[in-house]
Amino acid sequence: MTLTIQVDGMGSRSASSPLRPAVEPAFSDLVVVANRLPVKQKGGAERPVLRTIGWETSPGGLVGALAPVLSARTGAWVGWPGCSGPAPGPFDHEGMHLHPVALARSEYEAFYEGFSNATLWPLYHDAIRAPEFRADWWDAYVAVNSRYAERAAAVTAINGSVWVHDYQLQLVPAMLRRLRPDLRIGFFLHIPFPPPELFMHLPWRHEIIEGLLGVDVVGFQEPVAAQNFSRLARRVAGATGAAKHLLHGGRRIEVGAFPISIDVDAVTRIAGNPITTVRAAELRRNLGAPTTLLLGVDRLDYTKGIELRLRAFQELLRDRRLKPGECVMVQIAVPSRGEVSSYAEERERIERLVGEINGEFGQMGRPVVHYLHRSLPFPELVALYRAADVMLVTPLRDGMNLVSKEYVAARTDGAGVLVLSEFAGASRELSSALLVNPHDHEGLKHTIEAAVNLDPLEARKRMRSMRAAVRRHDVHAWAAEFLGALNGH
Ligand code: GDG
Repeated sequence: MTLTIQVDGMGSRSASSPLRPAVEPAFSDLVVVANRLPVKQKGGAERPVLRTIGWETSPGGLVGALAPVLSARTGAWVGWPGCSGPAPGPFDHEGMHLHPVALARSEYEAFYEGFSNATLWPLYHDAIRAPEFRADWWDAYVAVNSRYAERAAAVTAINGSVWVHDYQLQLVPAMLRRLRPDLRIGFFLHIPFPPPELFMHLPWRHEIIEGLLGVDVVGFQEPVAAQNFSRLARRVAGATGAAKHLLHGGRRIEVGAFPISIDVDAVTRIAGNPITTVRAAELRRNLGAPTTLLLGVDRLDYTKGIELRLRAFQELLRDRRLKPGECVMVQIAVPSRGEVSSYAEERERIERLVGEINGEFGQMGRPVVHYLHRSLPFPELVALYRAADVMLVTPLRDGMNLVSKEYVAARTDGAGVLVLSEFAGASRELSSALLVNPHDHEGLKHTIEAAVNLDPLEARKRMRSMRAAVRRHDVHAWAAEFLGALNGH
């Protein structure tokens, strides 16, 4: 087969000439396609891209799980390097071939901030905020998806496998199949897949379903999401066959749930380090040695239920069911999508509420809510997990939620109480958490109060069962299961 490689801003080249000296060999038999590359620039994302810049691996379970698989198989990763404008050429990093995809500033705004995060994200999260439907955003989504597909087509070996990730790239499977019918193509959605009643609002519903049907295997976090997809594939695209083995366009498509997990060993190692124990004790002291430390850790996102959680804490203090000083809350809100208006508004609401609660219940030098709008180094996060008596994970909707699994993995001491939303995918495996419906305000207050007062023996029993669940199925098992399904197809 003759391949033509399109290099951003450089026209076409024959596949036999190497793209860059760093990339040898030119073709990979396993290629991951994701919105972002698994690396970030050293010294901050805002630096202009120079040929000489250094890159470091981005933290996170997905990268940790896939990097070893890719480096063992001359694997490659196609993604955006994190800065708009021209992209650097392909380069190697820790045994992986990385292929940057360029995005112009205007494309970033329409494809990423617009269609991905102001149309699809709210629609797929139960329309907690109204999705915006704009044809110009859709056009950018199509154009950018086709760029990712072309790049994947250009770098994958004959009969190789491509694993496409997440809601930003749902058109890639069908586009890639048109370019390279020889490939095995898998797709995994990290966020919920909505019920047909909601999905049908999307003016481009047919195109998205057809885009996903380009796969051999499509995976979701939960069985209900897989069922939603199969129902829509029949209704919108006329697919036939069984729900888990659809038939479409003369091909068989496997549809399944592949719940993602975390690198349990990595979290356990950090949690077991004596430095972490010392730091956890120090954190508690710095917070005024409260009787109960409550913790929230989330990207600042309206799906995460941060505001409802803070309101519940405020009312428990007002009702004198919790005592200020005895109970202290830490909320880490990692900056996220601040240019999208619904995120900026959410930040304002949360910060106003934190101010209100501290104004009402704080003492000089002793706030009751400690709020940080920044990302912490991961070992510091693990020390916080170890310091926290009660972990509050109360999203209104969440594909999985890895924070809840990390908290459980970090509690090698067997202590700690997890309050977990029924609407997080993680609630299926972590059913021994104190489960809560965050929309039920009184129920949320009651569950937080119960968590603070939970009998320590009961807490340990619940934690033991959750720890066993997390250990049973880590992120390596997740990657192996998905790739096993793809290879076996
Ligand atoms: C999407 C889906 C699905 C958080 N604060 C800090 C920090 N984090 C890390 C956590 C965790 C990750 O960010 C957050 O993952 P979540 O799963 O909780 O949430 P999303 O970002 O919304 O992820 C979600 C996930 O994809 C995977 O499929 O579970 O449902 O929405 O790993 O540790 N990391 C560091 N400092 C922080 O302050 N270093």
